[in-house]
Amino acid sequence: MPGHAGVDEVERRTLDRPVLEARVHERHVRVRSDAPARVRDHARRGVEGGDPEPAPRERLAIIFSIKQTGVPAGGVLAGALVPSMILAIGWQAAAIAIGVACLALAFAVEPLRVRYDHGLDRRAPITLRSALAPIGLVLAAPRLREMALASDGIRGAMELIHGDLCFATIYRRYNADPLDDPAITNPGLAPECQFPAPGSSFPVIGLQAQDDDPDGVVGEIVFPDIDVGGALELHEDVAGRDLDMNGGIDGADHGDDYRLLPVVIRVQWTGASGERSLEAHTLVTDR
Ligand SMILES: [Ca+2]
Ligand SMILES: [Ca+2]
Repeated sequence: MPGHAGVDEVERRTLDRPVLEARVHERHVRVRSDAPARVRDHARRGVEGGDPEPAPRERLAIIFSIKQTGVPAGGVLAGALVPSMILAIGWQAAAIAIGVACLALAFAVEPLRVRYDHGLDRRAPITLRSALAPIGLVLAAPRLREMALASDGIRGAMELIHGDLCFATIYRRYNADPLDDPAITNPGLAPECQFPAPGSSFPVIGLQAQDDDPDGVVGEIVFPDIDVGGALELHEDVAGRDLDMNGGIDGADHGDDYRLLPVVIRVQWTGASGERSLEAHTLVTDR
């Protein structure tokens, strides 16, 4: 509301900072009189009982930093421990051990949670129903459901490509040319590489292809290649980057000597609201 903003500007110039902060805080916790009783009660306790936030304001930054560091730190810890655990006790026992460790940690921090969560609404239920509510929302809204299916399809294709053990033949295995697929019984290939090439198309169950889709399959893996006389060639000048990492970008075919492989994974479908598409870009490198 423009007029209201003008009043705020006057207040900022005339009020000292603590008073201004108090007014801003009061505005944030103000709720409509017809709001549910639980919401009104929570807001009232925020005003009368002090800060409704779960963490002291002066420690918000450090607490947020610790929380954000926890995710990559957990990945580092898992990377350091899980391979040794699998070798020592097998993957099934390792998975159970990790689950038990997570449960033990949850119980261990429970006394601390009660101590620090005093500002939260204790009547907000933690139930299976509340946990599944977001899934119900996605299933009930066609656009969200389609986007979730497309995202999952892209994630699956991305994991397939990044998990391929034969880096040198990824391009030929997942491009749109069936004639250049690495032979299954090629003795020059490692045993783990001798299986059929998946090709460039992949289905996504639940999504309908667009009417003009060339192969009627919604998922597509795209490389920076061009058709030269009926055969596909992987080109640096199409990719705009140095795929073989020799210091320059040229117009030669790099289907056999790339060290970087840019990949676009695209899903195009006809949804409840018409034609839609979603795509993700990734870069595969030799490990
Ligand atoms: Ca191929
Ligand atoms: Ca180059």
